[in-house]
Amino acid sequence: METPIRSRRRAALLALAVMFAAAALSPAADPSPSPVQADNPIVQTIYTADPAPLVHNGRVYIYTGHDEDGSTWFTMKEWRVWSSDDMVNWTDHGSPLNVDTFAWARQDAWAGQAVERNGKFYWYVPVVNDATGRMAIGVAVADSPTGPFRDAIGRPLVENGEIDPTVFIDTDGQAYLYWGNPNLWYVKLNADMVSYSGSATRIQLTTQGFGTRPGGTDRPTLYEEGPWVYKRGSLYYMVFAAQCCSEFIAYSTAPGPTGPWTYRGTIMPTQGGSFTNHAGVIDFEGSSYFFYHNGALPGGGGFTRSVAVERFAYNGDGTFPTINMTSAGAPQSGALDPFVRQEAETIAWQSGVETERASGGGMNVGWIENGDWIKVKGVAFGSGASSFTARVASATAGGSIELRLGGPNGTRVGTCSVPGTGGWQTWTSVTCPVSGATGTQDLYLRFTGGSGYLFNVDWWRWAA
Ligand code: FUB
Repeated sequence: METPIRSRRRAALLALAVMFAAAALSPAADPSPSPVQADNPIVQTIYTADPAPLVHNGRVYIYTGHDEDGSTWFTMKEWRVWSSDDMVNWTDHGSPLNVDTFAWARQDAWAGQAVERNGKFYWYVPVVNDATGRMAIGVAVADSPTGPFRDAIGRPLVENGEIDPTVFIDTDGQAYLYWGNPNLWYVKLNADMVSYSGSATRIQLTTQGFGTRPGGTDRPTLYEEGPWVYKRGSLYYMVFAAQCCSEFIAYSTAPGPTGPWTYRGTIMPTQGGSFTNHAGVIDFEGSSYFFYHNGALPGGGGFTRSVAVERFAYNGDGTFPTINMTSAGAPQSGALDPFVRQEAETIAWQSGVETERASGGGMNVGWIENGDWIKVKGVAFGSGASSFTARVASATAGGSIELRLGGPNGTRVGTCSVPGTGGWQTWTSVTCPVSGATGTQDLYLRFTGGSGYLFNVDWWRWAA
């Protein structure tokens, strides 16, 4: 059964869907991009959407949705997690939460947010309740930011057919859950984060609070969906997707978590080839970052989106600058240490590879073919390295890992041969000598060999 919100969105998006379907249906459904020197979108192995960043213990975790290849609707079955400590090299943690995690849910792994409280991680997501056919908000819990997540209560936390939960814990410890499209709601969460007090309150969508929608009659304000609430100093911010469709990102501010809200204008104008956008804002290591999605990858569009990030600075009065989408992305914060184990699925940019669950836990890089490569940005070799070790597996004849600097065809500082190991998850370590890798450089792992899939890589490490 089609829920009111799905029906409303379907009608509103029909014309745009036709326009964007051409891109979404193009044969280039594999998101692997051609070799370019860019760092946005930050994930190129799959299509990702609806970023929700979380800072924890010196890392940024991003909780996203996953647009299926070739989608012509918001066909989303699972959520994904990625993390970074430098904002450019992102580690793939796979999918620790999907629709089936909620036994009562049917479909639509749409936009959510995870927060940490007292050492537990709570992930609030919208999903269709099988019993009612309506969108409901579920909550999953885990002991680690990368899961595994389990359904915290075995039923919807709240249900009124609306979507896009965001959670904010105020400095006094009171937590709030906000969500909604076409309305905007909040409830006060209890300290357990999986129950609430009172009933859902509808925030009055006034034009003073949320701007004036041009030509808007049934929806007079700009508020559309995707709220993101946080506090900076004594000011409360509500960032949201405005004006369907195409959406742009706007914001309002208030002196308290429940308002009264004052509309402050546009943050990110409509751009980027996706008719939705969805924002998340954090501070990390002294800078501010704005996450969003667009249709920038090959085959990308309104239903095949990709998460990207920009660094920004608030204006002196606390207002946002205009933030435009770029292919360069945020600058690197720090450098990557090659002398400790690095997961192969820690990637700034790549060409041709994919990831999967590794037998020993975590993820590995796979589907490697001749000429594919991975870029790891800003690798601090210092005064030099003597050898490179990688954990590899191959059900075929293997191949080679060429270690290059500055580009996929840049200076080669070593080559490691990878043998057949008898299976794609039959792991062995290979080590090869290297020379000429000094200072801080972009490292390219370039994979070569015969035809077909060559080998998998789980992790790598350099030795001084
Ligand atoms: O990804 C599905 C829906 O599209 C999200 O819930 C909305 O915020 C929009 O991005």
